[in-house]
Amino acid sequence: MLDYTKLSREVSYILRHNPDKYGIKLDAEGWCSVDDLIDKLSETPLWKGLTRADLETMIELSDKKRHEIKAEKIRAFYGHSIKNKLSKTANKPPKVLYHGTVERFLNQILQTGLIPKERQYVHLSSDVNTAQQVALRRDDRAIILEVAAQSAWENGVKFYIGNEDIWLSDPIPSEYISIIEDK
Ligand code: HQG
Repeated sequence: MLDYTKLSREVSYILRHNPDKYGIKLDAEGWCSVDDLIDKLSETPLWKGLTRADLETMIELSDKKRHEIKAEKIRAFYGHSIKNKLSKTANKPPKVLYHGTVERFLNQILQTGLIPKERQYVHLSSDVNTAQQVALRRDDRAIILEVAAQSAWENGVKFYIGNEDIWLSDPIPSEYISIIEDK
C-alpha cells in the first residue's frame, strides 16, 4: 500500500516550503495544478504512477486537514510557506488563544515573545487541548501559554484563521503572553 503519511509530508514540503525546487508554480492563494504536482512527483520512482485518487485518499486519511483539492487545483490548507507569502485576510481573534510549547523554549519566549521560526506565522489554538497535542509532539511535558489575542489585535498584531482549531498570527510580544498550565 502507498505510504500516505510519507506522501503527505512530501506534498507539504513542496507546497509549503519549496515549490521552486520542483518547478511548481503557486498562485497568490497557494494553489497549484494537481496535474503539475502529479507530474513532478511521478518523476521520483517512489511516486511513479501516482493518481489524483491517491492524493484524495491521502487527504481523507490524514488526521488533520493539511491539504485541499478544488477542481483542478491543490494547496496546503493553511499556507505557512517561507517563500510564498500568501495573501490572507486578517481577522479579529477570540479574546484568548493558546500556544503549546515545551520547557526548553519557555525563557526565550517570555523574553522575546512568540516568533514563527521556520514557518510563516505563529500557530495558536482555540482550545487548550489542541495546544497540548502540539506541545506533546516535542516533549512529554506540555507548557500551555495563554495569549491575550484580542488585546494584541487591538494593538496592531495581525491574526488569520488557519483551520477549525488553529489560528495563525504575526509575532506575539511577550506582554500578551502568560503561562496558564504547567503539567
Ligand atoms: C517555539 C503542527 C524559542 C514554539 C501542529 C514551538 C501545529 C520559540 C517552536 C503546527 C519562540 C516552533 C505548529 C521563541 C516560538 N524562542 N522558541 N521566541 N517562539 N517558539 O513546529 O507551534 O503538522 O514551527 O513554542 O498541529 O509547535 O505542521 O510550531 O515549539 O499547529 O500540520 O518554537 O504544526 O501542524 O515549532 O506547531 P513549529 P508549533 P503540521
